[in-house]
Amino acid sequence: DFSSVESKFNPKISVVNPGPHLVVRPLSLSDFDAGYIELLSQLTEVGVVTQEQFIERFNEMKAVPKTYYVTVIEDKTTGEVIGSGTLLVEHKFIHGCANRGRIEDVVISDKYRGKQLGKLIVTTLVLLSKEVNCYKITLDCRDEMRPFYECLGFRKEETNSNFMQMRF
Ligand code: 16G
Repeated sequence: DFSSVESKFNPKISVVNPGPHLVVRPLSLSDFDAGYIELLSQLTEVGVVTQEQFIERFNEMKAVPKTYYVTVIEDKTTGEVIGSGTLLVEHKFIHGCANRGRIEDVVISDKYRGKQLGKLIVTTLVLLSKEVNCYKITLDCRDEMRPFYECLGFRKEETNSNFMQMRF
């Protein structure tokens, strides 16, 4: 229920009313032609992704129920995908078979920044994570994005937690 967080937006926008000509919806197969991959390249290295690869990965995600919630914002005037973020739900045994949410690949097209759309995507994914029984939600981000996520209620865990990785 988005109404509980609507007051955090000024001017007022919401998931059903994200702004003029904009719509928030799940990723669809046709978004390959709507610039989804180009959008992701504003976040990080994307490499070459063919339409065939996109379709295969999309179908793989769809085949795992209640796990990948890839959310996009489309500009209806151009048909382009101009923002996106993913909620990935990890199904656990701990905490009474609860789930853990991860927010991934949040990106708003540079031309659409300053319209609270990143905040809208992340807030929507946080609400969704509660809906789907996540006991916590985590993300990792670059230093310069910390204030943004802190404003939305995320806290860096200072004790007994180290984000570790191995890159290939
Ligand atoms: C950021 C993203 C992460 C993405 C990574 C890509 C958020 C909250 N975090 O950390 O999801 O996968 O960038 O960077 O959107 P990389 O190519 O260096 O792994």
